[in-house]
This record gives sequence, C-alpha cells and structure tokens, in this order.
Amino acid sequence: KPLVVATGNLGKLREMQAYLTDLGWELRLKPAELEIEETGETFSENARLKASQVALATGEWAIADDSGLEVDALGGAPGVYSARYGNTDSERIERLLRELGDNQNRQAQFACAVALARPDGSIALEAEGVCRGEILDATRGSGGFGYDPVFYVPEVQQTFAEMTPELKRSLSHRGFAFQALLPRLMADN
Ligand code: ITT
Repeated sequence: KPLVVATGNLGKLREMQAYLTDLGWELRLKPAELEIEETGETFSENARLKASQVALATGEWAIADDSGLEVDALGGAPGVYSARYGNTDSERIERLLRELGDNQNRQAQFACAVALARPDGSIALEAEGVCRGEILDATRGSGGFGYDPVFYVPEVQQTFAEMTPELKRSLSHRGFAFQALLPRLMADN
C-alpha cells in the first residue's frame, strides 16, 4: 500500500528510501506545498507531528523523521533547532564551529526519531536512535548531507561524509532508529 515519506530534505529522503525499499510499501513523495510547522520540543514530538499531519492531509500512511545534532559543550544545542541554525548546510556548519570556538570538549551526538502514522493521523509505530561522535574543527569528506562533514565517529575513524552510504546506515542515529522500527513495520502492517 502507499506510504508517504514525509520529508522535504533530500539527503534525508535518500536515506529513508534506502531503509524502506522492498518492504512491500509503494513509496510516495510528500507534496511539496505541504509544510508542517515543527512546534514540538523533542525529536519524537516533531516526528509524530509531521507523520500525523502529512497522513491526514494526504489520506495515506505517512512516515516522518525528526533529527538533529546535540553538542555537549553547547548544552545540547542546536538539537531540535538543527535545521533552523542557518539557511544552508554550510551556514549551519559555520555557525556550529563558531559557537564551539576552540572549546576542547568536542563530544556530540546525532539523534533521530521516526514515526509512522495511519491515514487517520494516529501513530502506529515510533522508534529512536542515537550516534555518539565528535565535532571536528574543519570539514572532511563530501558524502551525505547537513552536518556530516564535521561529525567524526572515532570507532571507524571517519566523518559521516567520508563513509559509504552503507556504513553510515549501519551506525547512524537514523540507522538505529530504522533498525528498531523495521521489524515492527513488516510485522504489523
Ligand atoms: P523535514 O522536517 O522536512 O524532514 P528538515 O531538514 O527540516 O526536513 P529536521 O527538522 O529533522 O529536518 O532537521 C534536521 C536537521 O539536522 C537537518 O536539517 C540536518 O541539518 C541535521 N541532520 C539530521 N540528520 C542528519 C544526518 O544524518 N547528517 C547530517 N545532518 C543531519
């Protein structure tokens, strides 16, 4: 059956599609004119809000992802405001590096909440995932999107932007959220 992937972010869309292929859903894009205001204070509130409203507006099942970067030395900022930290990816990265300055504590994590809504807007499933890492002081790599070039994962000695899409999927915040959601997505629907 049809499933609307409720995101306007192309980098995110590409990753979400990779998790959702071959599950028996017929994936659809969110109508571009449909903009949902993210009024929630948590990733999971915002994911539920986007999934519900897109489901209601389209009359189809919808899946949404709300995610962001939480930097320890910045008290968890930009967090749910990660998309609103600047107008472009490079503006957002510049602001992040400026705010962090020469702070020695570079610890951070990416967090992701995913929610699946029924056509009536009710939430059928949700899951969350986290990936710990460090903020570099300059960009490395050209893959991925968003803050990927400055987010370094010590275990594999690569930034998200240096990883293959497969590697990023196996250890990212979005990867863990989808790994938790997928078995239930297949079993329940
Ligand atoms: P939608 O709400 O339409 O899905 P958005 O970009 O506004 O798109 P969010 O509100 O969830 O999405 O904001 C998440 C921001 O966090 C996003 O703009 C990226 O800058 C960043 N982000 C999330 N996941 C990321 C990842 O895997 N790699 C790099 N940056 C990421």
